[in-house]
Amino acid sequence: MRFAATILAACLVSLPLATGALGQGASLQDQFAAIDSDGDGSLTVAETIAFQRKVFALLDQDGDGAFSRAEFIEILERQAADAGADAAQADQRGGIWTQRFDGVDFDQNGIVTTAEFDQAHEFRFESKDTDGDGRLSFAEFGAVALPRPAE
Ligand SMILES: [Ca+2]
Ligand SMILES: [Ca+2]
Ligand SMILES: [Ca+2]
Repeated sequence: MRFAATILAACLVSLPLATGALGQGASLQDQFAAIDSDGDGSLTVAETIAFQRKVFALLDQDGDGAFSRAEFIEILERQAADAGADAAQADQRGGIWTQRFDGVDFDQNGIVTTAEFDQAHEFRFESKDTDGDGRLSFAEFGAVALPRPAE
């Protein structure tokens, strides 16, 4: 389950979904290390996309290169339940996840494709790379999980 916990946490960062109970299972350091495949202490866009493709594969369970909003919410809710999240807050989580999903579903057809997923992570990478050096330091990476987009 460790990989799943890391993946869930990565979803929290990458799509970023929610905080609190769902953040259990993988620290920010764990997530950073999981993405930093060459271990040099910074993340390139290639490392980020390579990692997010693994996340995509978990979300796209039938392997057709896309996942729907319903699939997305179902998978995250299952992982949240496995992680011991409060079932009474499932609706609230679902609402947050729907918003996050819609933020990645650029053409708003209820389905996220590989292209949309990659594009979302490229945008996100660029927005996190505050010094513009093409790499995410741990500080830049960590800063991402906190800000809330205007809603
Ligand atoms: Ca690296
Ligand atoms: Ca699919
Ligand atoms: Ca940077």
